[in-house]
Amino acid sequence: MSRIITRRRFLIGATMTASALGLAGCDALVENDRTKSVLKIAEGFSMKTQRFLLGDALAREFTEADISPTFRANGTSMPDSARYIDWMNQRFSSWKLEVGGLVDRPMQLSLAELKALPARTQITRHDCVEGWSAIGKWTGVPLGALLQAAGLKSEARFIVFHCADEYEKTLDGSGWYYESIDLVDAFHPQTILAHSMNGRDLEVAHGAPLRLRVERQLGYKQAKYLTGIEAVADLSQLYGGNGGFWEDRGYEWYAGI
Ligand SMILES: Nc1nc2c(c(=O)[nH]1)N[C@H]1C(S)=C(S)[C@@H](COP(=O)(O)O)O[C@H]1N2
Ligand SMILES: [Mo]
Repeated sequence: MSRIITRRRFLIGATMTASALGLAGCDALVENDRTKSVLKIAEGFSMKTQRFLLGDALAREFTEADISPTFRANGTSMPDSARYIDWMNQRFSSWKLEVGGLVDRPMQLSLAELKALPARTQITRHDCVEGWSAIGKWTGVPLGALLQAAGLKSEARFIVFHCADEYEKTLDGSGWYYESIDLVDAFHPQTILAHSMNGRDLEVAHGAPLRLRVERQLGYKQAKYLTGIEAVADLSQLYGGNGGFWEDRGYEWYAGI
């Protein structure tokens, strides 16, 4: 019985990866507004289906032997802002993570403070929408614990991740990388703010000093170079209003694997 269920879960997961990959590859398709709204409905449906079928299930975890010998870096691999370069040159001792928005106790945490908090380690597979995967070991602070410490206000619905890289240079500053997740994913046990990868400090190419791991979603959700996390009631006021850099350019907000 349980074997059947496991297998079914696997099949559902595989189907969804395929549909997510197929969709994001079709840039021409998402240009049309009507197609976009149809896709939004389909996306809501697949999120609800996945949540209903999988509940709070964990993403698969692997063993040390499965860790990929090379883990490709994608997107920004070296933020070029003066602020980031200063942080990097000081080995991130002057960097701080801002925790704010709809919280009772806004906080600023240094890397040393984050590393001193109870951590979770997980070996998981990262799936990029461009069609490559890699297995890595991540260690970091469970996001739920941090949010509990900050105290979410009752209006909070989403957690936004602000990043230190301006992916697309524009005059209006609309090209900063950012991401967002809802509270179900924010409090999922495998959602962590990772400061280490494969047992070492996170490298710059992989998002130093801190990145998000939200293991049931695709690569572009895994925001690197975090500068702040913000609790908000809705996403429409931020940048393009779709909850993420790539989402504002047509990708799905819920990128379930
Ligand atoms: N800040 C930031 N986060 C980011 C990106 C980026 O360009 N900037 N790229 C995303 C994409 S598309 C992927 S696949 C992963 C790549 O993570 P890696 O460089 O550790 O492989 O980071 C994601 N997070
Ligand atoms: Mo990606």
